[in-house]
Amino acid sequence: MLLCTRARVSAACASAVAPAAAASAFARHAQLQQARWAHGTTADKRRATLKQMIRQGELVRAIECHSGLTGLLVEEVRGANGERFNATWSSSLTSSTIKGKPDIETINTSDRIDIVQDVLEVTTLPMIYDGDTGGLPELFHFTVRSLERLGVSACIIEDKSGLKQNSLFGTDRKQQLEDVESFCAKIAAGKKAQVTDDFMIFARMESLIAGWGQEEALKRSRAALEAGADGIMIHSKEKAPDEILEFLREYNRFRGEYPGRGYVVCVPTTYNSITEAELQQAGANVVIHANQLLRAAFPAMRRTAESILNNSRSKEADSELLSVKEILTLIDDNTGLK
Ligand code: SPV
Ligand code: MG
Repeated sequence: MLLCTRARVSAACASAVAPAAAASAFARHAQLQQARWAHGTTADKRRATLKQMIRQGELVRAIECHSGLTGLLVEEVRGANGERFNATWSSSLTSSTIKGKPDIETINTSDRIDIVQDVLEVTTLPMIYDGDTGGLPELFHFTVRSLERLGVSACIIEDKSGLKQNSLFGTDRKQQLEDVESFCAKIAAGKKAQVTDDFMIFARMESLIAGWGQEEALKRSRAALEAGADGIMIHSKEKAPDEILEFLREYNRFRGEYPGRGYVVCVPTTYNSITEAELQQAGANVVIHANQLLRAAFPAMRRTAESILNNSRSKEADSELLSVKEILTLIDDNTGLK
């Protein structure tokens, strides 16, 4: 077995990367890992953070995490001016895709929660969980209890029924909406199940996705808030943000009737010309980048696999890869005890 820890990196490993780049990568990983060990968190602390941020008027910038590795990356990554993500999204699409399965609720809650735990274990950021349709109210009760116990901050369930299809198919696939009363009963069951004030349940409106229009989306949003939802998620698969902005203009007229609730989540996957600040200006409290990390990884893996096939060796792929030294030290074995 190759044992090549930070202290024992072989000369061969070291020569595979430019020394200056390697040194700065080292320093950066070490610094960020130190910060992680220094902060830590508890389920109670983490769970409460999401509502606190929203109440303080801070925009929640969430990005999907589907593994411990993506969790680590999201916790640590910074923009050029220190910008950071402040929440993670446990996506049904990416949790299914990494298992080679379609996004049709085929991954059961226990398996989804295993992925959640992997992310929670290496992050301190609050998490929002994609609860798909939530299943039957009796089952949703247990999902809420499990998520809340682990320190997840919010669950979003969508008003679809039958075989769930990913929203981004739009009407290319049959999108069945659940009747409002049944959906609201599920929201109410979830709110009854939670044991802290910190946990939140968002009602995801699929009317625009299914082609049922603005009126229906607004009517359903109000019904969900009446049933106790902490907020709504409004989804669209249009390229332009217009229908989302139109929805928000109307929604903003009545959300004030639900003080301390009525929050809005947006997922600008297709309408991504709009910025986070513009969405916030229009009324969004949470913006979720729902699948970009996995979509980035797959083409890179495919390119590398093809390059190895085409060249009968991996040398040509090297320039696109993390060095051996970096992959060995990316996950530091320093538990803070040494
Ligand atoms: C997900 O990330 O699984 C979502 C968002 O539900 S979407 O894929 O846009 O429906
Ligand atoms: Mg989903």
